[in-house]
Amino acid sequence: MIEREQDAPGSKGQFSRLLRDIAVAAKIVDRDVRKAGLVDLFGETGEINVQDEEQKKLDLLAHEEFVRALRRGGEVCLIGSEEHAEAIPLLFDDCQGKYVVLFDPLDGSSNIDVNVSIGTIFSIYRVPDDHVGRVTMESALQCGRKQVAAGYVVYGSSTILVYTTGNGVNGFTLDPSIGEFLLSHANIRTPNRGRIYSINEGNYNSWDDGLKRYIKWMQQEDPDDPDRPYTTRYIGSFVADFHRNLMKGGVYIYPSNTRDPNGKLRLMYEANPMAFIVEQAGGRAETGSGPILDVEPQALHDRTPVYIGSPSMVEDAIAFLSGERTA
Ligand code: P6P
Repeated sequence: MIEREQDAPGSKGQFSRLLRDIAVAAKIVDRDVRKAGLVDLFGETGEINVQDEEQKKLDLLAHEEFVRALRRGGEVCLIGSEEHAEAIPLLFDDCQGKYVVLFDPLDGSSNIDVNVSIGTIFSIYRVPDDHVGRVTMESALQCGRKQVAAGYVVYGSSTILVYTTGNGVNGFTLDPSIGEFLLSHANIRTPNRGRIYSINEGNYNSWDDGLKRYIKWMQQEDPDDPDRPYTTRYIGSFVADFHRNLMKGGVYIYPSNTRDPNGKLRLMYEANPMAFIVEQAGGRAETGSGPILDVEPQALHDRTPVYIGSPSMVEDAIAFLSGERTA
């Protein structure tokens, strides 16, 4: 990682140290995830988190591991986590940290107890110049275009860390025999089109009519289009669905619906980091009414509709949503 990482300008190695701190936390979470069934880490804590969801034991453990690693590393002044209502100021007397880190410590945690892939998603911003020395919750509310880095870890058949600093996307696979992330996927580029779409079809009746027409179009045979019908793959873990689609081509959709008018996924620590990554890999990420990275956040736990993945497939979705296309 260090070899590949040209430090952010003027960071005097702080940026690489921050990435190292995140990688250390990821290794610890990987260890906990892999032994969860053996040391009573399955199940719930009995608490309801800020998302009004049952908090899993591993959710809390992952949150604590990342907070501990970032606090100890000293490069960060503010942390935002899915598992914590407010941003967590790491304000020492004179915080020297230059960065804000927002993260979903364990995405897809409903899959933990049934051994389906889960993941961590993180987003890194600089502390705005005029907030240095007096960081507040507002310092976390920056639009996605201002991210200096973003990444995710998939705890799957192997553990892979994928991130961007704005110079392309690289993937590192954890070699447990030496406890290091090794470069395994250099300069990831997502296919312009794939045959996979990821969406919870159980919400069909609450979808926009344009979206219904898009999904129906993907499901139709067409002698002039050998790609169709497409294939649906949806495992209830955004990180895993996103990673598969990034590598193979595909589109992941979590639309607004009657139950979730702004969609379900969180803007600051799920949609924005993945949008930064997918754009850096040649893909596209939209809310349905504009690029995700252009959304101005109002609060740490804002939600947004998500159409993300292969650029031609996201373009198709937007054309159907707008009514520009009906078939
Ligand atoms: P549903 C997990 O809670 C998550 O945020 C994503 O990882 C996943 O894609 C989605 O929600 C699943 O939500 O409503 O389809 O069960």
